[in-house]
Amino acid sequence: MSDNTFGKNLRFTSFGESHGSTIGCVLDGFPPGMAITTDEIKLELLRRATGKSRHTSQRKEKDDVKIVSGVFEGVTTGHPIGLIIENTDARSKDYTDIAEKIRPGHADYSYWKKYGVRDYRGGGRSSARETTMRVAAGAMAKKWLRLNYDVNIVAWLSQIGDIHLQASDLSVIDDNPFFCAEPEQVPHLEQFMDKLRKSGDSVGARISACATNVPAGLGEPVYGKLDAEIASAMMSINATKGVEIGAGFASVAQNGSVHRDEIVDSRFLSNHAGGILAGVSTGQDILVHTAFKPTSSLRIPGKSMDIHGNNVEVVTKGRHDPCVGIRAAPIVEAMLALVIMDHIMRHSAQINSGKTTQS
Ligand code: EPS
Repeated sequence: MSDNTFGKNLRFTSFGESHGSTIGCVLDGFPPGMAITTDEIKLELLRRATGKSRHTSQRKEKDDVKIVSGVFEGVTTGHPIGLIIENTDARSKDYTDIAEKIRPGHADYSYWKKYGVRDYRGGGRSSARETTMRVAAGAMAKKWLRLNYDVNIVAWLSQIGDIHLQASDLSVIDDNPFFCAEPEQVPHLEQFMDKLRKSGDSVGARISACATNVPAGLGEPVYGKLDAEIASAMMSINATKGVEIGAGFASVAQNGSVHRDEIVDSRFLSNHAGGILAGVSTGQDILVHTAFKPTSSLRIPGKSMDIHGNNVEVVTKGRHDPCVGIRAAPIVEAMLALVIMDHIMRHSAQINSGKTTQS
């Protein structure tokens, strides 16, 4: 059974492909009464867009989002919110040479095995183009969380290749093309990416995210744990290969006496848990790290097969990201916002929803 929807009380569904006429989403369950404009959504879309620097795909999409339902006189109505964006700069002819060839490491192989149909135009449904809709819906969730709970969500580049980056100043992430929070490293990143692009190769990246002021008590044990649903949301983003919450895999090497977050005067002394204990938020910052693999559409020839089973060499033309992770921070923020908002709505639907008390 196909599945293009996530969320329970706030349900997000997307449709569309990289080279189709339009991509869009429906956000159902959004509470009524919040003011929203296309300009506000566009600000977030611009943060994610291709073609902003020489370090990303040079496809230039306007990403002019239209609100087609669920907003009347600038305010959400409580009805399904429909958002669409027209694709205006797809160049399907770039893919003619690989119409029957499978890019190694790409959804080309698994989608073809699954569906038996090959949409060779760009990444088709598997393309990062789909993430525009997550970011558009996430812009609304981020605003709602900020207005109602003062929740702030920020994501930044914490590693690219073997370059580790500190979160020394989160206020500068939108001032450079990498969402880098360590400004002194930006010239180094520019050089690194220039060299990589010239080589025709690609590289992976790690995006870290923090959500502050998240209320304690979110998460639905035992199959709707907050960390499980955050991990699921992050793993649904294109090219993700791993998610860590708090100390994540480093917990393996920690002793319990170190890992536990001790409490003094009702305050936690550390945050190895990443703000979530037993799948339920503690009120501490939620900390999430997501690994993005190196992009598989490369100019460097690679051994593969065609759809007839012949051995072939594959070279990908077109306008590709040498590191898809460097524009993933807004997508991670959007997914985190949508999951947290859904969980606030789910929590309030159960807890204190009736008048019964213990007696
Ligand atoms: C992508 C390939 C490139 C990127 C695209 C993601 O596009 P095309 O399908 O035309 O080759 O430019 O990203 C976007 C257009 C976007 O807005 O994110 C891919 O294969 O994932």
